[in-house]
Amino acid sequence: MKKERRKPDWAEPGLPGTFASSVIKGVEGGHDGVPGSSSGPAPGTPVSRRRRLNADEYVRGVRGGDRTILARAITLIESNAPGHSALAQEVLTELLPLTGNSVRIGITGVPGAGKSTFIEALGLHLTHSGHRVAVLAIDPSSTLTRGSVLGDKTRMEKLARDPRCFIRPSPSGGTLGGVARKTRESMLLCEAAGYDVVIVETVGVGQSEITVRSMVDFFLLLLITGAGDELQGIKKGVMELADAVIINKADGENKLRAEATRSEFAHALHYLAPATQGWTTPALTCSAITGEGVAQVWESVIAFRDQTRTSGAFMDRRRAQMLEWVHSMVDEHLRSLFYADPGIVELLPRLEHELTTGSLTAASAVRKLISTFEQRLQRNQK
Ligand SMILES: Nc1nc2c(ncn2[C@@H]2O[C@H](COP(=O)(O)OP(=O)(O)OP(=O)(O)O)[C@@H](O)[C@H]2O)c(=O)[nH]1
Ligand SMILES: [Mg+2]
Repeated sequence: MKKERRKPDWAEPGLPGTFASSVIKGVEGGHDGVPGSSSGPAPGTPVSRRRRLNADEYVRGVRGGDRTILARAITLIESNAPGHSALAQEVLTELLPLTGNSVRIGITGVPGAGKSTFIEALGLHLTHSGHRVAVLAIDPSSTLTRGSVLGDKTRMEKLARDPRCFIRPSPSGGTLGGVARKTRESMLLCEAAGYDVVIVETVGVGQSEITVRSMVDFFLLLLITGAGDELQGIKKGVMELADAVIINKADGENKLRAEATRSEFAHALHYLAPATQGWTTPALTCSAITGEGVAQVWESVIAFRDQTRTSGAFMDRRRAQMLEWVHSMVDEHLRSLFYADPGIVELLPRLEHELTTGSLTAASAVRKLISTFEQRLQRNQK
């Protein structure tokens, strides 16, 4: 390959071309460097990777289903750089009328349950029957585990090569709330780009299941058989969120045990309130490796969609999710304003000290903090 040397992006325009470092042209490939999939922009939209795009170029690229521009639009949404946020919102607003037309599926399960393998099997089943599938991940642990989602990309290798599929690893860093906002907005972009099934994967730890539940239509809990006592390891709360419980790895010697676990769960589900009004959460078995049972899981999703659309529960949930989202963004914004306020920054350690030494009650600490904040707001108004 001929090495093509270029000035780095950050170089001031007009400077002479002498640099200690230079940028070598990247490898041509599909999205996110996965080789073999669509490479480069769609015909008719000549876009250089180095040039900044304007809102109109993002909008046209995403609408045209250009995966490179979709990936760049998501990067824009994920960016915390000042100035990017306004552009990202402009792009999203333009694309909003094209969103909402997918089935949004959330998948959770303990590490090693086979989520990625299952998503690959389901994804390929869907792309073969003409669907376009986007896979997003919420992985709050990725900063600790150094990005298990990168591993996911290799585990979903076949799906990643499928031109009808788009896979995006979890946005890194930030709070779960911040990651969730980015994933939710990325989901909208994928819908505008024509993906009719969006799958959000999360590792079943902590709060992330609840976060994913709050942005999807159908929530799927993927389990495996253990050494008995299967039910004890599962938080009842998570089971109550599920629209389907899937016992994966129902193959080989494990098949009979998986069936036994399935009927245990079917029994347990009987006593729980349904996660979605009017829908009976089924317990199913499948093997992500052999593919057995994967089509039945999809049939369950379709039955759910048809039934809840007819009953109105589908749109009711989406409306409720949207309002909840707005409220949580307001909460987050206010909280960060509060804790970044110089008066609060100064006062808080002092109050914390007084609280721990027992010279102040919790209620009066709160009152002092709030009144400090309110005074500042009033001063700012003048
Ligand atoms: N026998 C069998 N093995 C499976 C099946 N599905 C997944 N596995 C294996 O289980 C292991 C874990 O699978 P992954 O798909 O990486 O699991 P995961 O839930 O995505 O794991 P994390 O991303 O680490 O949380 C891999 O070795 C898979 O090959 C299945 O249906 N049958
Ligand atoms: Mg995985």
